[in-house]
Amino acid sequence: MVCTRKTKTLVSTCVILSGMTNIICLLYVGWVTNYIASVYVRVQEPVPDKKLDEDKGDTLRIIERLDHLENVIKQHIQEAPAKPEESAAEAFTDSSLFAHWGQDLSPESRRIALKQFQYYGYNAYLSDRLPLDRPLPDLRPNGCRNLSFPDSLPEVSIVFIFVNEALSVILRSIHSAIDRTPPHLLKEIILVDDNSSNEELKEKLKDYVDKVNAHKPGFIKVVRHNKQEGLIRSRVSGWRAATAPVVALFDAHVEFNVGWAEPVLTRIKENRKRIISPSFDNIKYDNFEIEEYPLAAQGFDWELWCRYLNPPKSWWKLENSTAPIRSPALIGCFIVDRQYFQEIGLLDEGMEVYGGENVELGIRVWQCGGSVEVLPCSRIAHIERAHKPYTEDLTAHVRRNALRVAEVWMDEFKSHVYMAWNIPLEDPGIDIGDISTRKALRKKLQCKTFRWYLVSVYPEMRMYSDIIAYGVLQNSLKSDLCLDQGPDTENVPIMYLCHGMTPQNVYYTSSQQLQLGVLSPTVDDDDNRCLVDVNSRPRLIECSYAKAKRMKLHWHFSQLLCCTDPLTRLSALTFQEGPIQNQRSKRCLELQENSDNEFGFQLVLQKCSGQHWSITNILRSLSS
Ligand SMILES: [Mn+2]
Repeated sequence: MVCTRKTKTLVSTCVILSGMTNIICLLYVGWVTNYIASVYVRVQEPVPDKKLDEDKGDTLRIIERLDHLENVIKQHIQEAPAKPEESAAEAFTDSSLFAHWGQDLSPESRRIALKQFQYYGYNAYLSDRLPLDRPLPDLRPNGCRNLSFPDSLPEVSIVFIFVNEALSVILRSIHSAIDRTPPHLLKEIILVDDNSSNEELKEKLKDYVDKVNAHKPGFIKVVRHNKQEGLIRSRVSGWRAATAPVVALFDAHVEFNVGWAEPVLTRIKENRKRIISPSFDNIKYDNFEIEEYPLAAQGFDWELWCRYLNPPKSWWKLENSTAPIRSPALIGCFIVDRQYFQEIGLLDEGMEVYGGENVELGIRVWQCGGSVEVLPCSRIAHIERAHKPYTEDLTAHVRRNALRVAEVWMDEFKSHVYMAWNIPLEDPGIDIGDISTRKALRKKLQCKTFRWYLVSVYPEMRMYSDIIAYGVLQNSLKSDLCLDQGPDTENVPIMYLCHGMTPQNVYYTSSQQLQLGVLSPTVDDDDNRCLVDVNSRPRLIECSYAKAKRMKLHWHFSQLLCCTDPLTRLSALTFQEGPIQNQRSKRCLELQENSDNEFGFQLVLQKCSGQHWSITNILRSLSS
């Protein structure tokens, strides 16, 4: 469960890069993620303009890096050949593990630490050397310490799920839960081992559990999967084993902070249809220091990757930093009334491995009469790994799970998920499994529409009902090249070898805008960038800005309507073609031969010469 900002599209690029090994992809994503972490600027107050500027900085720099993707990969390929064991430690001194930690270690220790880091995605070597009961800074906002809570609160079962987690990290999770939950409120701890292969998680973990249970019989329960079920079904396994009236579902790489439980149990006692997330702080994966995170709601983008959100305006107006924060979704760890969780349908167990279940739960709870909130006074520190253990083909699982959510819950907005993933709405060739029981659940619970949810619960989300075509944009003159947003520094679009990653996403709207790049998820993110004719040169400018400045951002794109279904007006055909002409300047977007250019062609605006373009997916007829 990790929700850093702005890294998700980069992760998704991994799957598409054919012929690239996962390891190289991991290195790349890990590197970008680290980069993001270092440029991430916390937003303390709702100052939209400031935030936009900061976000823009992030995004631009990320995109810049995407553009250098090929070089990065090539470099890693060249560096990849196995090096002799003894030199490995020195060879990897540039690992992000050693940027802020471990300078004094011997080469042998560095080698061991690095090996563990590569396995776990965090510094298990250091974790093994830190006390299990180490203190945490009390990061609760002012006011939390003075709150009073009812004498009688429901008991909670805490579930930790893991697969091949470092033993010391699991034990610290357990310790912090025991130390910082009032004993009369903590009924039991449930460990769900999703079929780890790691030896220390067998005998050694059992020894520890036996030792605790010798004092408190049955206090720690262990559930072991015979085969790997993934994070989603692991959480449900933990819930099934739980017996307290409230269940807390957590990763096993967390540390509970003081006073976390009382606010949560109070809110659930008041209303059992509330699903609660604590506020998260970060345990840095390299030096295990605690990094305070700003208060945030939890949402998602149109690919359904989770993300932190600025709390809603209504919350800021309260000027009470202890007040619950309304949240459109969950990032993955949450606390719920045990029976209510069953009534609303647990998690979607038809989902595989990782991702999407947290978004689905948030949408479902809201649409079906419950609510989701984040509590500022309840804080948990969580290790954001440098890379995930599930990473093999992670994105494919997230995409499949996202399509299940889209098909069951999103009504006419399901197209947004397909558009964001840049896959056709009809026959995308992805088996999402059986969704009939989830659809029946929605009917049984008489849930509201997704439009209601967007308007009432997640108004920050951008709607894209005006998009009529999307995909990559290719010119008939040279069909192995695609329109690409290019190096961002000058906002100059280019033609580049087709790779289909987000820099080549093109969206054409009914108001005849051509937008390039990632589909901006919320109003707090950068606006989309529009193709604009600036003094006869193609440029990319934020659409809202270009519109306000009355720039030349409208393009006529007439395609041959060869095969539109007369009933649905839908067409999934890919090879429809037509010129792209600016409405006001009348110039056409075309290719011009240029031997100086890397691929022999340059993108220009010129007098129309009859060149044709095609876009991959048509949602509605372009002539309508
Ligand atoms: Mn996690």
